[in-house]
Amino acid sequence: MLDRRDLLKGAGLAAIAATLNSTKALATDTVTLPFVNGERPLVKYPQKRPMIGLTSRPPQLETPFAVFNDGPITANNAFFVRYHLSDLPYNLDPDKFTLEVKGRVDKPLKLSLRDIRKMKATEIVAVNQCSGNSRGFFEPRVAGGQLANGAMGNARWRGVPLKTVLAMAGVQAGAKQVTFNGMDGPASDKTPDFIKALDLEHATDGEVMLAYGMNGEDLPFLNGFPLRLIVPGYYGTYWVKHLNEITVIDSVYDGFWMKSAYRIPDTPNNAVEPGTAPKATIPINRFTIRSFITSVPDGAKLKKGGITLRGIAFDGGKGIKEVAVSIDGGKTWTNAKLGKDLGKYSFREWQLPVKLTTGAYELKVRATSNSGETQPDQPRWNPAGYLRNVVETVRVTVA
Ligand SMILES: Nc1nc2c(c(=O)[nH]1)N[C@H]1C(S)=C(S)[C@@H](COP(=O)(O)O)O[C@H]1N2
Ligand SMILES: [Mo]
Repeated sequence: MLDRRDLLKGAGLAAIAATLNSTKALATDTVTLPFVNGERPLVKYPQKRPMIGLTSRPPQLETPFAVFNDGPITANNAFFVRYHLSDLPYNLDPDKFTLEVKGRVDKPLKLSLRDIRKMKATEIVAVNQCSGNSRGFFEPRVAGGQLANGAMGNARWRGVPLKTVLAMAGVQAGAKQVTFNGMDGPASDKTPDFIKALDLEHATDGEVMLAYGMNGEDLPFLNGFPLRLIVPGYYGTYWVKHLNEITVIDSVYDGFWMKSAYRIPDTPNNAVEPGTAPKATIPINRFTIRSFITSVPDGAKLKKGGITLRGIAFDGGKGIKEVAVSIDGGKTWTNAKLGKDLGKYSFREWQLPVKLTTGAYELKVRATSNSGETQPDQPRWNPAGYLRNVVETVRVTVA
């Protein structure tokens, strides 16, 4: 278990850190995402394959969408990267790393990585998705990172339940929330540090996890090495990376990243009339249900005949009950066959054989969860560009 970490600590991490710290990523090519100003460099960072570059300080990388057709698990070297603050902990020493647990606890803790790895491990397959995934498709357009559909990924996370660590520390009566801080910081004092909070009940549900492993390896540096929070079914903003400080508090945390940022309208479907501002907001929380066709890109030219359409679906944790596919622009729908169930927080694969004759097709896919949640035909709108889950359309021509 420790060899890879030792490897990282030796030549590995130092080299990765040096490269990340000193050089700009190598641009290998460009791609054009299907919206205004969608041209992006393809950039190659340490531990990553060429990725769609959104910003370089800090590095923000989107997964090329074709990767999602490789299977339900997203490879570590293709997993998206999102940061707010540009002072990343490039020089961290995993042997000196400690996780502090403090605040309203009987026994404040300082745990080393070794301490955490010695505890009984659990695993969960769960999707991590940025709140702003697909923001570039919003109309009217909204401010923020103009992402296509690649700010999501699905991995098998390994670590320890947060509940266990909080129990070791002994949460005191009157505690309300738990806050999470990572080792990255703002490059200037004007930007508030990135700190997120969960209600105590959520933090101790046994599913929220402190993870050091991802798909059988250590976390890649850019995905939070050596330790990150996993909040199954919740948007990525809560999945704090390089996590080294957990504080139990007896109030509702009101720092910038909870009180002002990452808020959604407090309305039905958390939507407002396009172009308008919500009267009241709440913190973003669980994923909306989504599904994608991964086997055929938009604009593809196909040969007539039989073809199997494939894709993925996921939701905020009820699990996928059904995926329906339309090849006639939404007039008629056929249920697809679901793939292996890797857990209610995972991508669920689907497939459907169809027959195509010469002409133009609008392919659509729509998922329904075990609680009956499904996807709308028309996009819902909010000013931050969150929660997109309209039924997606792939247009192809067949000859
Ligand atoms: N320390 C730290 N953790 C963080 C962030 C950050 O800026 N700093 N960004 C969050 C956001 S908004 C997202 S979407 C996820 C992205 O996780 P990833 O970069 O591993 O894909 O990390 C979260 N954790
Ligand atoms: Mo995010």
